Amino acid sequence: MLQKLTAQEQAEALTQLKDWSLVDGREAIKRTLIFKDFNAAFGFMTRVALYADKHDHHPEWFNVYNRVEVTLATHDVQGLSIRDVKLATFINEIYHQ
Ligand code: HBI
Repeated sequence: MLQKLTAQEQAEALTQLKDWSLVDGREAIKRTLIFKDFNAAFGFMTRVALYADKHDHHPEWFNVYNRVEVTLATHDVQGLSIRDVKLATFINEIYHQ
């Protein structure tokens, strides 16, 4: 059964994830990523999209040219779950590749 992260688990996750922050007034995390151009940004989004569909866990995101703003939350638990931590970790890993 998918569990909602406790406040303590959220704090630990944010420490571990570094460049992510809590969304004001919502149990969700966000990060803005900048790429050299749209091609690189969209290539990143494609990789995340394939991960998301494979893991049945999808980001909320906005893209304009070389900028991608990502927000992660688990709708099924109305908060954050381990799936958001895993997706954020994946995003951190491929962002620097
Ligand atoms: N993605 N972020 C996020 N949160 C969910 O609860 C979720 C999802 N993708 C698919 C999904 N849930 C399915 O399990 C259905 O609940 C829609």
